[in-house]
Amino acid sequence: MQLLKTKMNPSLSDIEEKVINGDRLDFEDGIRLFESPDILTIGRLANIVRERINNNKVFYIINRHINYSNICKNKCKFCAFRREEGENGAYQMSIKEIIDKASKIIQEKATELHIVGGLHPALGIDFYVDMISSIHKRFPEVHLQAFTAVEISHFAGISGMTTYEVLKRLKDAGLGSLPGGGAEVFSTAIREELCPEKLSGEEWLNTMRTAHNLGIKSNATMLYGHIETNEDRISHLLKLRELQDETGGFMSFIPLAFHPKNTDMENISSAAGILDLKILAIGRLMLDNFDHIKAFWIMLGIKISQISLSFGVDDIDGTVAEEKITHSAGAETPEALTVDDIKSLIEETGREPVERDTLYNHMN
Ligand code: V47
Repeated sequence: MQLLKTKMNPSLSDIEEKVINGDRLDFEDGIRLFESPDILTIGRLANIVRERINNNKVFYIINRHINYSNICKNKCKFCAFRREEGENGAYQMSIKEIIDKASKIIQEKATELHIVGGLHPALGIDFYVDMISSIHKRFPEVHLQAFTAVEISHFAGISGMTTYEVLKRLKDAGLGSLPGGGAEVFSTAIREELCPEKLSGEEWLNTMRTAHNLGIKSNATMLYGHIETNEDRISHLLKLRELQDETGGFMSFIPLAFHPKNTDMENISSAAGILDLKILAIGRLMLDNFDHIKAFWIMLGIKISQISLSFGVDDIDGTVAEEKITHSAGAETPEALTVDDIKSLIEETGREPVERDTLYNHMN
């Protein structure tokens, strides 16, 4: 049925009509977009939506990533970052080391710290609450975007608490928002193959629902370019869209391109540029209730990130500084960009750079 429809109407003109009218795209539309080789039409449609929501603006943030530990009890096949406790290269930063690292934000004029790490098999909630409250006390003006839904659910399990209780304690300690990591692809079959120990897609969504209901905003991601199908991708996007209809708590969608080096899936080639652009553009088209689509330049490279600004993207993340997860898996991008680099990469595309804070308030 689906194939028949694609063959009967390869032109995408009916989807174009829906986009122009602001009508919602359905599962079948999403599959047809993925199956279409017409990348320029897909990009043009995504650009219509992008400009409708964000005009000519491209958002960036001055931020710093802190990956506080690579010790993780899970063994996700796509991850090159994790280590066993005691293994060569394993590290766990103390709160003092985290504060020392964080203090670089003062001269950088950063407004956000993005803090994520592995699932430590022994540390309980008190360590993480102490981490957040210590950083918050020292840098009260800086937004702390910390802990993926995977970490939150792990803290709850190891501490015998509910995710609500964990999130409430972290919020009271100074947590500002949650990053979007750990969503991977929600399909149970894919998770069974890639990350069987990880929380389920439903649990990831429930953790985000709880956060949103507590007034904690978050981002959302999707890891692509491994063994997932187009159906898996569209189902994932529709689940995000459904939760966003309910809570309105997602700020941006960030597709994450799988980097195979040093992982258990090294046989898979890195995603092609065309796939990167399709995922971003189709993300923009399907997620009609998300304000922002972010190109994480660390994973995409600077050239694709620039082109993506005409394919639905309105946010280029930020200066980042010291990202370790993708670089462990072979990313060849720099570990940081300066503000001038970011502004000129945006201006070269004819767009207007706008510095934002985590919650998308304009800084200039
Ligand atoms: O949770 C792990 C993914 C995530 C690999 O919310 C990999 O603003 C590619 O979530 N190749 C961490 N991806 C990064 C992340 C993120 C990044 C930037 C901005 C935001 C945001 C969130 O990276 C992990 C996992 O899903 N990941 N290994 C890999 N080999």
